[in-house]
Amino acid sequence: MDKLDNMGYGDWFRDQFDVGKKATHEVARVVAVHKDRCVITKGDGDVFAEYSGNLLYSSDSPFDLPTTGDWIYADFYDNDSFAIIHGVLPRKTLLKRKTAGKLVEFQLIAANIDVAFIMQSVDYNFNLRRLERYLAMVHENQITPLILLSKCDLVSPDEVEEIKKNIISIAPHTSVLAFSNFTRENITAIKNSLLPGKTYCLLGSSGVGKTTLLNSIIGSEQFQTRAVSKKQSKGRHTTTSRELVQLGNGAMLIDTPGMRELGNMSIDTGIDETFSEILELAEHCQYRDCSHTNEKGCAILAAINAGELDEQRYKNYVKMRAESAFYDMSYTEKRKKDKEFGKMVKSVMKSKKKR
Ligand SMILES: Nc1nc2c(ncn2[C@@H]2O[C@H](COP(=O)(O)OP(=O)(O)OP(=O)(O)O)[C@@H](O)[C@H]2O)c(=O)[nH]1
Ligand SMILES: [Mg+2]
Ligand SMILES: [Zn+2]
Repeated sequence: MDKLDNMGYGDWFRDQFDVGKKATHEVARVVAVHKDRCVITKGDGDVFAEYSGNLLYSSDSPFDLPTTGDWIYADFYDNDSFAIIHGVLPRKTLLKRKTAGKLVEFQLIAANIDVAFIMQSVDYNFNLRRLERYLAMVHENQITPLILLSKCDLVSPDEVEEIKKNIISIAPHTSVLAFSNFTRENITAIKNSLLPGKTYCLLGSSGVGKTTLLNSIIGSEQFQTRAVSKKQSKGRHTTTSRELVQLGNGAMLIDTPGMRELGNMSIDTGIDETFSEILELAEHCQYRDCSHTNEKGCAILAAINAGELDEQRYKNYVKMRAESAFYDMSYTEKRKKDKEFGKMVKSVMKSKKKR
């Protein structure tokens, strides 16, 4: 098989290929992204690559630059020891999140993911509302989610079953697998679910055991995990970059740094899919424009009162809807607002200083 196909290149990307670029550039995949350069591969070893001036200066949003998992156009030099990236092929899927602090800048997490492993540990980290956020983000991008419950050595099997039940109640169509890196329970099952040519991504809070799982799967301590006793690492992310790792069987796995918060998201269909039963209920409200807050004949309020719909789940839905309505403004509109806001802050600071 073709080396690129081995890494998940196939007809879909071949069809996206810009024939105008065919004559001059080769296709490669991004393994990791550092500050101003990338590591890319054509399937036989890593190559350091920099951006062409044209790519850098013509890009005006983070979407234009490559992220881990991207397929890119590149020119190779010096026996394939160095490359220049000239462009990014259209993406099949893209995981992104809002950058902390700024109003509307996005950070790309990874591109061209087939399956996202959403990981929560069964101890303090387990949280259904956060899980709903991850699910919405993954659904929005048409990526298949799979929920992994880590550290199941820390609680009793009964407790694991209870947690699983809770998850199934909010995500009945998503597979849930509990595992432990320490007892190796279900590690083989996870390994067997990884298919050649497919790209997987590990998502979840810092410290849930993502990198440890990667090490469990490859069978060596290749990647750095958090040492339990190291005090200075508290609150810090152990994994700092996103790296695509090709496993022995040809599957690709991207480890990501834990996200403290997902931030507000521009999600729409992802919310609908994650909360599909709420949408169904809404169709039965007496009034078409029901706000589901105090109306008579509201099917959602009735379901909450009857204990058929968890109020916290409904509140999370409303909150995410409100956020996404704001983020549905056009990107440029938001950037403008962002800039205006920045100017306003600056002028306030200046006038404060004067005083
Ligand atoms: N009890 C228990 N602890 C685990 C398990 N897997 C990992 N840990 C511990 O959890 C801590 C964090 O593991 P990491 O793999 O570094 O977590 P991470 O999700 O990669 O964290 P970031 O890179 O910061 O996002 C380490 O101290 C691991 O030893 C497990 O199955 N059971
Ligand atoms: Mg890690
Ligand atoms: Zn209603």
